[in-house]
Amino acid sequence: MDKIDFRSDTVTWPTPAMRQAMLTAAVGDDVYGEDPTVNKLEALAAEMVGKEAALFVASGTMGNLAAILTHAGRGDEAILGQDAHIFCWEAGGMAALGGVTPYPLPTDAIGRMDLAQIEAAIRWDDPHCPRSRLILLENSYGAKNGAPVPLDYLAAVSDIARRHGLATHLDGARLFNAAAALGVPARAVVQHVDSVSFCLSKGLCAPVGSLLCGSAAFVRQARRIRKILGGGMRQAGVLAAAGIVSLTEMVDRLSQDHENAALLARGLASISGIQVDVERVRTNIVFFYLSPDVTLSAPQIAAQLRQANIWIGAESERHFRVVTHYWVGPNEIELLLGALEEIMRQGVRQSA
Ligand code: TLP
Repeated sequence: MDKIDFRSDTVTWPTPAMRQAMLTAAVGDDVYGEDPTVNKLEALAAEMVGKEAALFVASGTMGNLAAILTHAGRGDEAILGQDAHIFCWEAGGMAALGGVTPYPLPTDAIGRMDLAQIEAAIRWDDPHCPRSRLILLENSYGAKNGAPVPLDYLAAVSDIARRHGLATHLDGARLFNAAAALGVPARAVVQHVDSVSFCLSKGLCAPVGSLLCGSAAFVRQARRIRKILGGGMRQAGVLAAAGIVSLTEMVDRLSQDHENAALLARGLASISGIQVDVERVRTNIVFFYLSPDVTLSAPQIAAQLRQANIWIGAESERHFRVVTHYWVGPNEIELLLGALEEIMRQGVRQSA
C-alpha cells in the first residue's frame, strides 16, 4: 500500500490474486440473474453461513438497510444497541428511507443489550404504539473493541424474538472475525438469526461488496429492495470475483490480524502516557486513550504520525482507534510504536 494505514480494515487494497481474478472474471447482466461469477459468490456465501440464499450488495450499509426494509415497514420499530453501527453510522437510513423507528438500548462491555430490557422494549399491541418488528444485533461489536459476542446471548435474543413474533438481523460486517475469535464456524454464529449481512471489503480485502443472507423468500424480497435502492448491478462479476477470493483465501488468516492487534495493544501499553485495556482486544480493533498528563491532543498526535506516512484514527480529543488487517503486520506495528513513542516523549508533561 502507499501508506501505513491503521484507520480501518476498510482501507485494504485488493490482493494480487484478487486483481488477477477480476481481470479474467466471467460476467453477465446480474439484474437478469445472468452473471455467473455473482451467482457463484452468492451460492458460496449462503453455503458458508448455512442460509438458503444470499444477495450481493454494494456495501455493509446497503446490506443492513435492505435487510431492515425487507423485515419491517413504515410505523414499525427496531430494537438495537445505542452504539450499534446501524444506529450511529448509517445515516439514519432505516428512518430516512423506511419509516422504521429505532429503539436504542444500552449495551455492556462486549455489546450485549440486557435481555430484560429487550423484553421490556417490545410494545403492546396498541394503536398508539409503533409496532415492534425487529431486533438488530452486531458481531463483532465495533464500538466495543470489536468484541466477539457469545453464542448464548445470540440464542437468548433470538428466543425472545421468536416468542414475540419479531425478526432478527445480524450486522456481521466482521462476522468472520467474530467466528475466528469465538473458535466456531461462521454458520454457528448466525444459526439463531433470520438474516445476516457480512462485508467482503474489510479484513477480507475485496475492493467492494457485502452479502445479505437468509431464507430464499427473504432474499427474493431483499432483491427487490436492492433494486429500489439503486443497487441492481450489471456486470458485477468483476467485483464478485474478488469476493470469491475473499471467501476462499482470506478468511482463515484473520486470526493473524487478531494476534497482531494483541501485539500492538501490548506495545501501546508500554508507552508512557497511553492507556489501553489489552485484555479487551479479542479481534482486530484496538481503542487507546491519552492519560491526563499528555499535553498533545489525539488529532495533533495523529497529524504528527501522518508526517511519517502512518495513519491512525483520532476518534476524539483523547482517544484513538487502530485496526489491523492484511496490509499491516509486525513490521508496520513496530514503525507505529516507534514513531508514537517518540511523539509521546515530547508530549507528556514532565513532573518537576
Ligand atoms: N464501518 C466503518 C465505518 O463506517 C465506521 C469502519 O471503518 O469500521 N457494520 C459495521 C459493524 C461496520 O463497522 C461498518 C463499517 C458497516 C456496517 C458498514 O459497512 P460499509 O462501510 O461497507 O457500508
